[in-house]
Amino acid sequence: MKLIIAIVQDEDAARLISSLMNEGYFVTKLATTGGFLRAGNTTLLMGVEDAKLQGAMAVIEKICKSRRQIATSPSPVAGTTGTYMPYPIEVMVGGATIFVMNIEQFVKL
Ligand code: 2BA
Repeated sequence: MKLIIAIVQDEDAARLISSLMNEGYFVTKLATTGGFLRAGNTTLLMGVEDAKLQGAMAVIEKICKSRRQIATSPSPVAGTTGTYMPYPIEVMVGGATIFVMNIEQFVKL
């Protein structure tokens, strides 16, 4: 069995969860915040049988889209006046960041 931890954009989360549930996956949704943009994103936890791992990955790949986002620079540069001068930067946020882990034990009580 595997644990999939998938960090996705909020815009894709509802559709992704519906699609996964329709295909028989169990999903837990966490409201999370990206460290770089300091903006909300969604993290999904999914325990899946090994044989269903690729199916889950395919659903995530189909639904989650990369998008450009404008963010304020995380480390403002100090100007000559001593004031901070944050500047806008454009980043490409991926469709999904996915970690797959082996599960040693899975128990439901
Ligand atoms: P954030 O940390 O808010 O990052 C949003 C996007 O900003 C990233 O998209 C990437 O394009 C850019 N970015 C992040 N850190 C950066 C840095 N140190 N320098 C330059 N650009 C940077 P993604 O890579 O697609 O990541 C989307 C979200 O997935 C991240 O939101 C974070 O919540 C999570 N994530 C990504 N990689 C991770 C990792 N290795 N460990 C834990 N969480 C991760």
